[in-house]
Amino acid sequence: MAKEKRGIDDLTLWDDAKAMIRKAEAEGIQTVWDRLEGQTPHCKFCETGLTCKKCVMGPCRIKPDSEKKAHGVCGADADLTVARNFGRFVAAGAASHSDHGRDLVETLAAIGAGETTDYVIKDSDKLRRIAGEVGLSTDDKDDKAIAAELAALFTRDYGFGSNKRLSFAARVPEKRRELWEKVGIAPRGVDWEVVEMMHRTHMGVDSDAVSICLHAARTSLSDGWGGSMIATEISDIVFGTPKPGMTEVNLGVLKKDHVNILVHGHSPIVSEMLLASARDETFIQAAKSAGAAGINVAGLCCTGNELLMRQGVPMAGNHLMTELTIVTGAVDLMLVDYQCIMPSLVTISHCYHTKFVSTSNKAHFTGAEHVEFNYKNAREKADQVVRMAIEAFTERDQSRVQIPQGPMQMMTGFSNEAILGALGGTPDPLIEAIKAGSVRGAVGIVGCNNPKLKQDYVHTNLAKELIKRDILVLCTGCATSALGKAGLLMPEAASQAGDGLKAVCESLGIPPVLHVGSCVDNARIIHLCAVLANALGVDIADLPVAASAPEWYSEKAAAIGLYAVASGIFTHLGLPPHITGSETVTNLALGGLDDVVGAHFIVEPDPFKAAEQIDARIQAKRTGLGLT
Ligand code: XCC
Ligand code: SF4
Repeated sequence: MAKEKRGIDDLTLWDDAKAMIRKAEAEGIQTVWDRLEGQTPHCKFCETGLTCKKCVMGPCRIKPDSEKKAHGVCGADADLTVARNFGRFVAAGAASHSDHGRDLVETLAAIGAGETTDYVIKDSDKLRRIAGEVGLSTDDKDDKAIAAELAALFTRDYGFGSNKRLSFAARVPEKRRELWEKVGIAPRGVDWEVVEMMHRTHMGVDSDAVSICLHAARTSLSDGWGGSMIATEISDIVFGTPKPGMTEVNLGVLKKDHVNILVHGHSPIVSEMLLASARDETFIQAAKSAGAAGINVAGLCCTGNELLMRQGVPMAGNHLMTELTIVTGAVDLMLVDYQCIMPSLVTISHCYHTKFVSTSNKAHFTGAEHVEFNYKNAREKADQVVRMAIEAFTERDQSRVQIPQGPMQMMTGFSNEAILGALGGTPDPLIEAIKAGSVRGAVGIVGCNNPKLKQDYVHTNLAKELIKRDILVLCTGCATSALGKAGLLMPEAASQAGDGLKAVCESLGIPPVLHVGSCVDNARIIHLCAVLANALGVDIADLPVAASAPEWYSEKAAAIGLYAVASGIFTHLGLPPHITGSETVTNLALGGLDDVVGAHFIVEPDPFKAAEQIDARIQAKRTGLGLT
């Protein structure tokens, strides 16, 4: 962290962000960067993971090099303290994705039981395909009956009702499953693993740093191949499997003459219903009567990604843009569910006419209006919210509105079904391209923004460096806005790729960076890796692939990174988690895990250096497969 005040050019890559940071400053509005400055320098004990407040004999601050303070009151040393903290950190991330997934299981069950008419099965083919895949018979059954059975099976997958492995573990190459069994990290239900992590990290339970780290890996796997994967697959079944299409990104997607509604958070359950209401002719007419030209819905963060993938709804921005959207003065209503919603958004919305509406029983925000959505009332509540937005529009002060430059175009919608579809239904053309070296490998660039890093600088430069080297990039989450704003999600960006990748993209008419969804949709990436590995008869760890969370901030991102590594995927992080106070845990993360699960983390804030290291790893994997 720079100690001196950072200039605006150190905060973000983008003109739309800079314009709004300046406006915020002029209007006396505090943003995430101001608050980061207030919190800097951070507490060194916390930053390195050496604070423990897990019991009331403490709190303890561990000083490894001090005779008197090297241990907490209970005797825990630096390694154990870091591991216990990290274990809980990962468990919280896994819990978040998976509790979101639980809402989808509930919705699917409600469809099956005939308890909702607001939600329906949009992709009946996928429902039947997934049901068949997990061993349910679909003969002579209607969609509702299959939905009910599938929801019941996924409910068991969450818990400890059956001691068997997760349904989707069957997707994992056999070698990998055997490795997980051998190491003791074969994932069980995510509810089980998360609760067990809380138990293990209570004072006086698991007191070995390595053992806790392995359980962290197991917990993350129960998210990746369990909760998150279930969330993705049910979202496709209920809202449709994404297909390629065009849309737009940046603050320019807001429209001065429209009612602007932003959806923020993660679950498509709320945002899809809002969109349906906003597209209803009755409300469009009501908006016109109120003096607007229409109703404009745009997304933020992951629920934005969900709508982007399936509905082509434009994206206003990623994590660090969320506050700045309101500063435009053009947002009439922000509708949120859960995760990554900075509480400051309520405060900032109160500086404008913006209505801030929470929807989830799990996520109340002091100062917000709460309109609770469930599967029985969702459409009615969405209608209510759209009416609130239209009313708010009439209170907008147009003299305070400033909307930066016009939006960038981008292509989205690359579900695995769409990717394989583009390849003619099998992974073979991709495998052939990898063998020939026209596509040397693939990297998932995922995750958040972090105000400690210049916004989107690491994302965009890393992606550009990789495609230059004929490495295909897949993106999800907040990386999407970054790469979209940089123009990399357009087929024309193929011209920035190496000759091999360029030719492949041009022949298929696709961009060199494919948008595959929200953060739970990282499950699509590990699934695709499994499909490739199975087709080649190798383990995931043998593939020339890698993952990167260049600007991550959240517990969820830690869970994703860890399930990627535990699945055998080499993973780059732009900054480290709070583990550097333990040599044992740090060494395990940065290398030791290679001997255990065949992959490890690297930490590198410089995108150019990170690209070198990722490239070297991909080349080593190519060599291992006998490729040049
Ligand atoms: Fe949140 Fe998912 Fe991170 Fe963006 S990328 S800041 S977790 S919204 Ni998931
Ligand atoms: Fe201190 Fe141990 Fe209690 Fe943690 S668990 S607060 S290290 S006494």
